[in-house]
Amino acid sequence: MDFRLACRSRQVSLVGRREVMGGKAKFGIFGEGKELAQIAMAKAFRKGDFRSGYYRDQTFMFATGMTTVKEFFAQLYAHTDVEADPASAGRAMNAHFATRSLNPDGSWKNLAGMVNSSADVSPTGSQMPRLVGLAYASRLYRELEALHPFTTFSHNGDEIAFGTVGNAATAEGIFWEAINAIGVLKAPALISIWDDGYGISVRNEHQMVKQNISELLNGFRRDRGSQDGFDIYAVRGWDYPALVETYLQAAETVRREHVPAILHVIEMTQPQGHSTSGSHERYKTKKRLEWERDHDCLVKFRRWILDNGCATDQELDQIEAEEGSQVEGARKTAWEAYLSPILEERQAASELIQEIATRSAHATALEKIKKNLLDLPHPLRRDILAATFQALMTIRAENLPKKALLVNWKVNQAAANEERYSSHLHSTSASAALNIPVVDAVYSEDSPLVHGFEVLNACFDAALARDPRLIAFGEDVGRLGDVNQGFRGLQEKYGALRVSDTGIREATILGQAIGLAQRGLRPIAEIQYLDYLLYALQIMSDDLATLHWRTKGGQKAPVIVRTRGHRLEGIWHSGSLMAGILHFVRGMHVLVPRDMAQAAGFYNTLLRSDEPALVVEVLNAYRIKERLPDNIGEFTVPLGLPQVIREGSDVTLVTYGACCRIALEAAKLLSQVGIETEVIDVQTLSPFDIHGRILESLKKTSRIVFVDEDVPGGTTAYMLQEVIEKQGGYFWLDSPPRTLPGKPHRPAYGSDGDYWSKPNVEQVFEAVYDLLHEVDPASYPLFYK
Ligand SMILES: Cc1ncc(C[n+]2csc(CCOP(=O)(O)OP(=O)(O)O)c2C)c(N)n1
Repeated sequence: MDFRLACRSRQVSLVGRREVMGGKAKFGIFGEGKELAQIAMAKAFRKGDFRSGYYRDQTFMFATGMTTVKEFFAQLYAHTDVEADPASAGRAMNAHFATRSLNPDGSWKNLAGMVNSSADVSPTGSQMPRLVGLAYASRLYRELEALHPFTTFSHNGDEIAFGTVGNAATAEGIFWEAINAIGVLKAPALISIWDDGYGISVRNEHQMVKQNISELLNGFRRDRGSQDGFDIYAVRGWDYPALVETYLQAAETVRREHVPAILHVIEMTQPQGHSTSGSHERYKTKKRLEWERDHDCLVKFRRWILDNGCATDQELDQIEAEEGSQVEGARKTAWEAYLSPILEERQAASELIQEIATRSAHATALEKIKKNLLDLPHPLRRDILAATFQALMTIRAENLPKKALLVNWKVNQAAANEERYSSHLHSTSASAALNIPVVDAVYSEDSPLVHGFEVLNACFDAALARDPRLIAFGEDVGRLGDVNQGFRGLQEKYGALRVSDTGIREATILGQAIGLAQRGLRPIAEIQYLDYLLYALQIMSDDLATLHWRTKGGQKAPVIVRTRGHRLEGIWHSGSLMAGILHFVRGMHVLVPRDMAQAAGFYNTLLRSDEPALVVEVLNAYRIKERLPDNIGEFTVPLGLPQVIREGSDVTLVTYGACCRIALEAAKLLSQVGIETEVIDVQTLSPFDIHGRILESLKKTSRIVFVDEDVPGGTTAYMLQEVIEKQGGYFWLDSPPRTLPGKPHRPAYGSDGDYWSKPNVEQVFEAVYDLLHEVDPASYPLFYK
């Protein structure tokens, strides 16, 4: 059976490469040379377990039934039907595996009753941060009694997270950060390192000290009898009995004891080279190529079977031949399933073009367009669209009865392709953040005036009491209750597993959150300051923000990333790098509450929704007094709705976060000279003003200024595009629109540094006043320049 599986997978690699080289697919990367180890690993994999791996794992995916050969080819051809390619619906490159954790309505499946793979990404090593959370979830499910009823996610925390990574990717910083975090958290992960000596063309001597990763990892090895550290094994990738025995034993210990393990699989080969992009003869010596042929795990496996008398040469040949034709059959079915709807679309388009040609003065040209389209051996959808477009251009001056049919067809195809390639960037479920009912904050005479951080503290307290799945962590979050005391006293109250400290490891704080969320928990992951979010941004961008979209709704990770930013003092403590962040995390919501009551309302909304979001609290608002809503645990603040925080008739001033206070102060001064400014807090940068509230204001004032602390051309430019271009604000302008951002450099230190680096009250005054001066210099004489 195992030989059959190995042959099947090898055949997939050979046929897959042929398909790419023959032009039927764009790029191919395969798992040949890694078959035996993955077959052994699959023997240790159980229902409820998770994989977080990379593109080499096809054999493991076949062995566990998480992918079929037909699905593998469907993805290679970029088949956009989710039934054909359940991992990515044609959105991801081949060998980017994923199982579907969600029902079509976005609700969770019974993950404990199925085998699971988190969705792969291409950046090497980026599967490691989420492995931290996928594994750590088992510890929480085992040790937190209140989680025991959640049996569709875990049975007593018995699940293992299996990580896989290439030898060369162990040179990445996130690999080491993840290993350390997994060790510290005592998270039941079993990590396999597939070592074939190369990272594309680069040999191990350039990748790691001593060219031996398990030797380097020795410092992580646990001492006898200790629970602290890893079990570390090294085993040859062609040694079938040793692989099976090692995997079964390693997994058993990880599962039982929750002590993680690393399995360094050495002497692996890569018979076809790294990918279809180049040939390995260019960088491997003759001697190495010969060694690889001798140590090919399939060759060795055959030898072992024969030596042990398990089968004859003829029997093995027959299995090989059978698998060859099975794979070819599956490939053919996948290809036809991929191509047939496209051929139907081509047929429909060419028939429409033909019909139009019969009445057109440009019949010859149209028939040529049609013929060119029909002559294409493997048409793409873009070829059909281009032909349709050409045809419409050709008859643009003609008034033909059938023309509307072709226009209609093109419009319908655009909608279908929008669905094929761009759907599911955000949740489409009933729990999407925009569907959460609004519950207004209730204030009474008794509502106390408290510090901003106390508002958050009360909100988190209520949330932790309400939902046992809520897990909060970050640097200084546990014992201290975070550097601004939002979680003060909550570790004592809810325990160190619910509210915990982490090391200084932003990328894996994010990964921890992603993994926990993928296993049904509700993490609030804190990044201590907005400026340090950059360390986590790659994982937020590549993994979290793309997850729902890249699986076409197959997976979700409702992570709340909490951080604090904007005004404080110092280059790395007062950043407001919002546009950079905003654009990197499309697929997440980005919320910028101006005070802690608004922040608390957002947390309440997000905790009821199933979407990932970033909340940036205002750094200098923790000590400002606010009124504590009576329903602190219940009220919600809706996303995408700006708030008018001061009414005015002359100019609209759009801003958010810490700048709201600056804007209000400037508006007060402006009022003294007869200018009434309408100040709008956008509250959420993404989604942005979904009902066009800012446009309503602009219709009234005809003048607009966008203010924030980001760099020029940053978030102010984003807001300007939203209002002027998307909302159609251009038509209501009587003066040029203005942006007033911070300086292009980071903020200088000290209060004066801050004053001269970011928009201040006087600058905001001048920006608004200048507009009125341009219109009516007599009434608004320049008195400051
Ligand atoms: C962050 C990042 N850098 C570079 C690449 C390009 N790249 C793709 S695979 C690869 C080599 C990876 O080697 P290894 O980790 O040993 O895995 P293998 O492909 O040999 O199984 C490189 C450099 C990438 N995908 N991601």
